[in-house]
Amino acid sequence: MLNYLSQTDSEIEAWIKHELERQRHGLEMIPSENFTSLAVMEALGSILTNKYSEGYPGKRYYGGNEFIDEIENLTRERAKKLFGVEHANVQPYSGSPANQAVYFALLNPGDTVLGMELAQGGHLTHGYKLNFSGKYYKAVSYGVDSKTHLLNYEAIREIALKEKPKLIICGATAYPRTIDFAAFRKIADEVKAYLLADISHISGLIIAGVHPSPVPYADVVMTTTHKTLRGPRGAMILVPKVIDRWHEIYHPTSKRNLAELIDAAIIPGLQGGPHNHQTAAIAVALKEAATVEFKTYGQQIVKNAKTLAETLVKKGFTLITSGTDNHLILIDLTTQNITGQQAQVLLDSVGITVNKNLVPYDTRTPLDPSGIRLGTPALTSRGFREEDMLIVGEIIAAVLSNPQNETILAQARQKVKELTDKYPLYPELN
Ligand code: DSN
Repeated sequence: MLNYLSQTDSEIEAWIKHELERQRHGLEMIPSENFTSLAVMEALGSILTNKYSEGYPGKRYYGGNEFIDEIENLTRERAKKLFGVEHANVQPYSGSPANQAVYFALLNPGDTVLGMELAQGGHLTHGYKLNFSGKYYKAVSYGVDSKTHLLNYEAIREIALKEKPKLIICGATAYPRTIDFAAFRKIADEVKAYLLADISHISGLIIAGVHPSPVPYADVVMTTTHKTLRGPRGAMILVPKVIDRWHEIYHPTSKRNLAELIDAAIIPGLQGGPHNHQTAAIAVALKEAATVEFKTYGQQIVKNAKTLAETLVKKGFTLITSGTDNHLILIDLTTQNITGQQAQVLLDSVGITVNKNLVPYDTRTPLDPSGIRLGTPALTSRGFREEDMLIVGEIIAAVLSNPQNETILAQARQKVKELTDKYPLYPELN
């Protein structure tokens, strides 16, 4: 696998091998992580990284782009077909720059944006005060209901009516339930706001048909490509309809439609040369995502998450919203006598990787919050099914309930080994 690196840089070779073994022998349960195919990695590690191609297919600032143009066009067409949209920009380096580009395309500094509060499941780029989105725009936020921890669309509507945002962002990083994109559209229409759906976490589930699509409702859709979509790190900005519904109000003098505004925001607005190796790898992932097998994969992610949630509830754990509709679970450890940070370290010690996470209305801090966030996309890529998730749930419950019990921790390590031996990861790599 690392034939050349082994001859030139044994230090980096060694660390990559360590990381491969860590991925192989642990249970990867961070909901935003996944394992790409070797074909995706082959495109990502290709000679395409050598080429500059600022601009877009047919309109580049450098020569020698005839094959890069074919690759980018193919990627765009695959994205358009898979998500059913009129335009796709496949150049964003990752999710945060992609959201930045959407802001840059649609807003002026100081305009009001309404997004989900980071501490209640949103994202840094949805208006967090220390992020560009909270510094250069007037960011207001909505959260979840204090009792049910569900999105309360009437409450969101009231905030929108009061604040009159120009952009509403829906989408989350720690919300275990289905998002009602139609309800967001209604609110956006009432206040004449653009609607951005950030589907980074759930785009693979949408393709698999296990979460509704925002395409009929949103003005712009953004997704990263490396989460449930199982591609390389990267992002895409999708424009369902290029005709701008608020053009006369917000861009009366511009001749550009929504697709052109987005493209101009990426380059020359924010980025230089696209990462062509990344674009090609996204194309490979999109082809994989268009298969029947990928649909089955997405369905299995949700089945696995539901089984895990049920197991944890049976073992007495408190889950935010009592369960899940998607790929992730948020455990509230408040009554468990262990913090999120302690739980993360403890689970790491038996080979289970999760991330500490604030729970809604948390009284603790982001670096040592009351919760942990778990997900099933990566384990499902390995082949895990419901019967395996039941065991995973039992291991997690036993470990978190007995943090000092060395016998139970040793048993947990053994069970993790049995599960990872059952589903070898990247057996082709040496
Ligand atoms: N870092 C991602 C996540 O873990 O959800 C969001 O960008």
